Amino acid sequence: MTAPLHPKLFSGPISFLKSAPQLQFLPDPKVPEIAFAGRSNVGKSSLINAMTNRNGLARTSNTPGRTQELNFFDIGDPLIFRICDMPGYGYAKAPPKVVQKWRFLINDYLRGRAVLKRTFVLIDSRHGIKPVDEEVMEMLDKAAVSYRVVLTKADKVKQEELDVTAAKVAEISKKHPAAHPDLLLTSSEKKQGIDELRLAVLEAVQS
Ligand SMILES: Nc1nc2c(ncn2[C@@H]2O[C@H](COP(=O)(O)OP(=O)(O)OP(=O)(O)O)[C@@H](O)[C@H]2O)c(=O)[nH]1
Ligand SMILES: [Mg+2]
Repeated sequence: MTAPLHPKLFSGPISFLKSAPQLQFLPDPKVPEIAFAGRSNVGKSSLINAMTNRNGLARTSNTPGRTQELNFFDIGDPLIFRICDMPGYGYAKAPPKVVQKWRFLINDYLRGRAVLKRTFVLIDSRHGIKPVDEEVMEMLDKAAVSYRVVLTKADKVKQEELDVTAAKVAEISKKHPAAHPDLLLTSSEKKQGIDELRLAVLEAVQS
């Protein structure tokens, strides 16, 4: 039996591997992958930076639609697993053709990637679960891809509001067979919930 992975992995060698604009450009499926999905601007890239303690590893922006391809990061040297930072879904202002292209890319990757161990589905603490999030959750249920819901930007709402949203989101998550029953509450800004997220990622890699 191999030793369990330690969170110090996130302080060690981590590097950007490649961007895949289409499935044919995906890296060789030789190690487990963990994906970060969610609506545009929810904070996917920021959370990857907070988790790896590196500003600017994944590119972030105030403007939705920053991440436009599947971006892969190698964790560990020797390589242990990969993180995939995905384009946001549900971005109404992008041209319909672009939205469609991202949608196919995201869905095809999530549904068809054999080495994908878990998807973290990010939900903005200010907005809760939107219809487009439910669609993605249903798609993951159907494809039997295990996922875990993460509330982001917890620093942007008052504690009482956060409690209400977290309860609602947990209630919805419980109805989804492939969703992990426990939510993660995070703020990349305040580094809240980041240790728990690291443990959740390592647990998924080893699952
Ligand atoms: N206050 C606060 N702002 C955050 C947090 N996380 C992200 N942001 C801000 O939200 C904006 C979007 O963050 P990104 O990480 O680029 O979001 P994304 O989900 O990767 O966006 P796309 O790649 O466009 O889909 C940026 O201006 C971030 O600084 C957080 O925890 N707290
Ligand atoms: Mg991004």
